[in-house]
Amino acid sequence: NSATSPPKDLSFVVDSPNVEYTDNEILSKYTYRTTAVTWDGGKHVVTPKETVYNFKVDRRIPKVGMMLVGWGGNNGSTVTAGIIANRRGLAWDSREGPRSANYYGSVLMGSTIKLGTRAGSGKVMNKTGTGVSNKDFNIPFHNILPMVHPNDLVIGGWDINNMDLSRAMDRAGVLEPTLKAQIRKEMASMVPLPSIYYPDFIAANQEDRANNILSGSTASMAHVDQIRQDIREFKAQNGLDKVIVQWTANTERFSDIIPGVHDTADNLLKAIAGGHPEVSPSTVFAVACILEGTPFINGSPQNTFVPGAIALAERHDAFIGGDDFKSGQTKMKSALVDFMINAGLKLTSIASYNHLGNNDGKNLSAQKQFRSKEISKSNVVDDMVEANSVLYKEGEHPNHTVVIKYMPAVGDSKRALDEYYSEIFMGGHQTISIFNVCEDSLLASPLIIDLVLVAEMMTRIQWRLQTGDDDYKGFHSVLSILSYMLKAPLTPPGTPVVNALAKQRSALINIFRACVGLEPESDMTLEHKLF
Ligand code: NAI
Ligand code: DG6
Repeated sequence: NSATSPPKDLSFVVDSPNVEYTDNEILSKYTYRTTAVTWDGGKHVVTPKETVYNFKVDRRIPKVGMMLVGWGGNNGSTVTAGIIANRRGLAWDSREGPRSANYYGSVLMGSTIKLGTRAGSGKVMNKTGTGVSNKDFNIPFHNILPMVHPNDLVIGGWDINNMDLSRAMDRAGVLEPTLKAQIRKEMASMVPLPSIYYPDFIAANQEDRANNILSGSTASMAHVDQIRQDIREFKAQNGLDKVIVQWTANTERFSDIIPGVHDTADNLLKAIAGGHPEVSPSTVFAVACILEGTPFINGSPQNTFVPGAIALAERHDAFIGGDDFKSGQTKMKSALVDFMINAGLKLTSIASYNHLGNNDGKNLSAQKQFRSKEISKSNVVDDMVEANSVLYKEGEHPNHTVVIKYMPAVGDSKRALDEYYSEIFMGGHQTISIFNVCEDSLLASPLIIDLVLVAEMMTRIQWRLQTGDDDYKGFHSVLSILSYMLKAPLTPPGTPVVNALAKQRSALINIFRACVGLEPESDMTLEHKLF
């Protein structure tokens, strides 16, 4: 146990009979406490329930590759440059003074979590100056489990455009020249692999980028096989233990879901083999990754994970996650609306305007691609509204509109304007307006990192019920634990979507805590109230 074999790779040990450390694993017993509500015909009956799980975490940190689809885009080039700069500990001059590499915006690398209260030391005086109370002890989020460090990720990927990453970062126009000069040589050596391009799925205005493509303009098994081979070669060339693939390519239009094509795993495979024109490039990438046992995350809003793709992932126990990075406006929305509705304020409308001038904005200026984004940006308040039957009648919903305009002059510096209009006490109104400006790719890049790190961690966590003889197994193929980073979280079929940002963060923290046998983070702080 922890007393006899202190782990050297961990920042703390848990001293509990429920936790055991072996050379390669952390084994924990965790009691999951929930509350069941039933209707007995006359009243609701509420029953506390307990389920005891065993978790097993592989402590060995693997060498991981991150392959990005759309590597040469603004996000792809920015996240690559950011990781190189961090790895090399770079500093550079900006017109506002010196700057140095950091991972701000990554929940894993930039935020802390409360591990517990510091017993016996770190005491602080309470307000009256008479008593004493124990201080919270916080650790970097990244240290809760033995996770991969982003500096160690090996980066590669595909793009339909052949620009090397040095020229791609110039095209993106996001980073300071003084930083780019220091990483130019390394970035120039990185060239995206040719990708698949089915023109009908992205805006026609993207056609001039498509100079690095595999032959064939509809889905095929040859494309699936080529992507699988690319992953294998990347793995072998870099001596990697595993690869995580992420779609950060252009937003596609939604696929029409056709019975016999997209509905089952076998039909989807047949449709790809038969070259069906309604199978999107992102779905072909997802299928290739699933067959290869490589986790695949969709950072764009389109319906990549058609029912057949989800079924295929379940069949192969492969991890998938999506959809659409949640960076600025929507992250704010999923925190603010949670606050308003939980404060008892009746939110009646949200008007969200965006304008941006990068290639993403250009692609989204086409109606079908905009529609994909409109859907993922619009559904983010549903669970919070539905949960409050005091404010909203069944079926009642705030008005919600989303507008996106392409404005080349502002480049990657996206402007997002939101107005929240609520009904307050005694028929009054409250209007909150938000104006959010920043480089979109500098917000999205840390999310790309978090998604890779969490998805990788999930490949090393297994569980079983304490009772029974079942073997350890992985979490469900659909990694809803990634929801914090995503606008329209994909959840296992038939399970609810949680959009509220605080709940998404709690789920992430508390699942990781359970893996080391710790109770969920509690804000009761009875130790500061009962003395
Ligand atoms: P971008 O347009 O700069 O980059 C996309 C890249 O994908 C381009 O280099 C393009 O050539 C490439 N591409 C298109 N189709 C491809 C295919 N089939 N295979 C391989 N490469 C392909 O866009 P950006 O700004 O990097 O955004 C990427 C995606 O992430 C977009 O869908 C965007 O909506 C989404 N997103 C971006 C956020 C942000 O804050 N930047 C936040 C949320 C989502
Ligand atoms: C226009 O809004 C462009 C989009 O790609 C967004 O910038 C992106 O999806 C981020 O959206 P949000 O709502 O998370 O800031």
